[in-house]
Amino acid sequence: MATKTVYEDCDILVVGGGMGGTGAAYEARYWGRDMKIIVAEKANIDRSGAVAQGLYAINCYMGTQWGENNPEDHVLYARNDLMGLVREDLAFDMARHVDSAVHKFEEWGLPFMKSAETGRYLREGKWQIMIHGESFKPIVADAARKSADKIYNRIMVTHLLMDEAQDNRVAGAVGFNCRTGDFHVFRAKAVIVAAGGASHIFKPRSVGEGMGRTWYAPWSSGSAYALSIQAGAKMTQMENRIVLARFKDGYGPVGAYFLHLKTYTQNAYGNEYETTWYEDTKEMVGEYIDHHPTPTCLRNHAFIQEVKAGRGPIYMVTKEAFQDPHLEEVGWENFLGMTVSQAVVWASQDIDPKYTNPELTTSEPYVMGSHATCSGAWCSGPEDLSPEEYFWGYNRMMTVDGLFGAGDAVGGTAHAFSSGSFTEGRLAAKAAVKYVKDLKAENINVTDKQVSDFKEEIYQPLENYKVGRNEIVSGTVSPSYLLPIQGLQRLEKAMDEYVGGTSVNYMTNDKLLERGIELLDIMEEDFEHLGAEDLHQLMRAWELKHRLLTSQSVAQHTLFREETRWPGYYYRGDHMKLDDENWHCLTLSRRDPETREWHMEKAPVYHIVD
Ligand code: SFD
Ligand code: AMP
Repeated sequence: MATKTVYEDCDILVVGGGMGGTGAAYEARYWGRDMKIIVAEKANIDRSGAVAQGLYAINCYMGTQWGENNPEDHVLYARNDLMGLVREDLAFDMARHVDSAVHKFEEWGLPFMKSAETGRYLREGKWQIMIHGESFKPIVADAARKSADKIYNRIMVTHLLMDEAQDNRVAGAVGFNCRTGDFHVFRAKAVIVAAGGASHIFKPRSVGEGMGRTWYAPWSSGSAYALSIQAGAKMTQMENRIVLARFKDGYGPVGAYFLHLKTYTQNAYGNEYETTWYEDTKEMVGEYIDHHPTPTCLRNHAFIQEVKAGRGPIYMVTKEAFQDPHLEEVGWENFLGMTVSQAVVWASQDIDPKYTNPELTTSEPYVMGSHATCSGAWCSGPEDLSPEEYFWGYNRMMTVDGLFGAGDAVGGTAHAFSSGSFTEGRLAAKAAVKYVKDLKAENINVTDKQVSDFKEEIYQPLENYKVGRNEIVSGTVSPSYLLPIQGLQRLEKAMDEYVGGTSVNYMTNDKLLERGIELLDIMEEDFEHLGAEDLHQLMRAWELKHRLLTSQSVAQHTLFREETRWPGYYYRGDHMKLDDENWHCLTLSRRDPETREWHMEKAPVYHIVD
């Protein structure tokens, strides 16, 4: 088709302008005064990514200036919550820099709540501080806009370009403008992937008219993983999908309620239930159940077991806290500034938490690298901290030369959240600038053929539709193409039933996974026949392909790890116990870009903090 091609040559390309991407753009300018810095973003950075609606808390702040916490404490916290397995070098590195990012947010105009007694940031919990964060995203976007040479909004990046002069070196990225249809070619000396996590790879609890409602942003399409995997980058801990306890139907987060409002849970009959499952959990995971705070997955486990035992629903007891008018206000504002739909669900279902305890639920699994979970790319750590196996020259560089990651894209750094993801963007950008300055990206060669092959591939779904639409047999059913929504539902169903989604109570086993992987492989063939009727559907088609690749990675990792490491996130029915003897390790995968074969291996966990 006749499509305009727009070329942009730059030093640093940031893919995705969310928390990690805006941090990267900001820091790249600081270190790379003369460099050309470009951001390519699928939506509009003012309201893109997981923070689009705003946030009510910054979940990762040490408060070292006031002696509240040290980075070491945060490493221990993340290690504990992830059942022993995080990249402690990356975690420490993020924690030692995160406070300075938070101070920047305040300088840029983000309103923070302050304690009337101490004047310090108001704590929600040990790590969380409270903000009036409805405009959090436009504020960080502004910093990125002032730093980058150019922000390209509405560009869905579909593939990374690879250098043809040197093996395993990135050379930029390609994508298309979701509004104009233009084809965009970014040739770059270094690329920072910060394209967020993945929702909608497992069937959501919300279906039909409510399908778009999920906890993690519905537009988080796994691009960070797919782009990296396609380029041959190694991934880690992709089995560590996360399930969240959330308010029912609106998926409103619970942190502010548990930590600040001091609300608590009970079963349908008004009883505390976590201790009921203590012995059962101990049998599965040993002494991890005695750790404080109780790891997120184990809190989920008790919830899931209690509901399975027939004593659901689980309620959040809000009636007591909401008698205090201040706490009542905080309770509502928490959603109005972050997850409006929860307030709307309550209003529409006659639930006033002052008089009715609202129900909680456990979400479908998501893939991310920044909450109580750490899936993502296997990246180098910083030179002063990382053991040999974790260090190959540049902080946050993946196993592909010149390719860096931040936020959800990076594996091993749990509990980074918004502030930690922004911080990781800064760290990645500093290293990427150094990579360019060290002349590591000299003589990059991208042939016209590589570019034109991608162009043909990217627009194929439009062609499929144009050619096949005359054969429509009924409604939207066509014998020759598949619509993105149909493909998405097929993917979500397979992931749900075979890889441990909600309808099977997060249970899977080797046989289910093997069959699931076969079905995903069939989808890979079928998705060559996706049909897109317009540019929006073309974006949907590529989001789906990225979700599929992310799903394949999750399934392969889940099959590889023969234990139930995180009960409450998922269960391997054939290996129902945590097995520290064989699996106190990180898992790694690499998909060969040529053969599409997956290669799995183990990597050691180094505990660098005592
Ligand atoms: O409590 C492409 N998060 C919270 N963090 C906090 O600090 N406090 C909270 O209160 C938080 N809560 C919360 C959170 C998230 C959500 C959805 C809710 C509540 C309802 C988590 C953070 O938001 C999260 O950790 C970070 O945002 C992760 O940062 P990053 O950069 O990894 O992802 P992003 O911000 O979503 O940005 C991704 C960007 O990439 C774009 N993109 N661009 C080009 N091409 C493609 N193919 C692309 N694919 C994606 C996206 O548009 C986006 O801009 S609480 O519940 O946890
Ligand atoms: P959430 O709102 O569930 O995403 O959680 C926000 C923050 O609060 C994260 O740092 C969570 O780890 C923490 N958190 C949520 N619930 C609890 C809990 N019951 N106990 C301790 N920490 C929690």
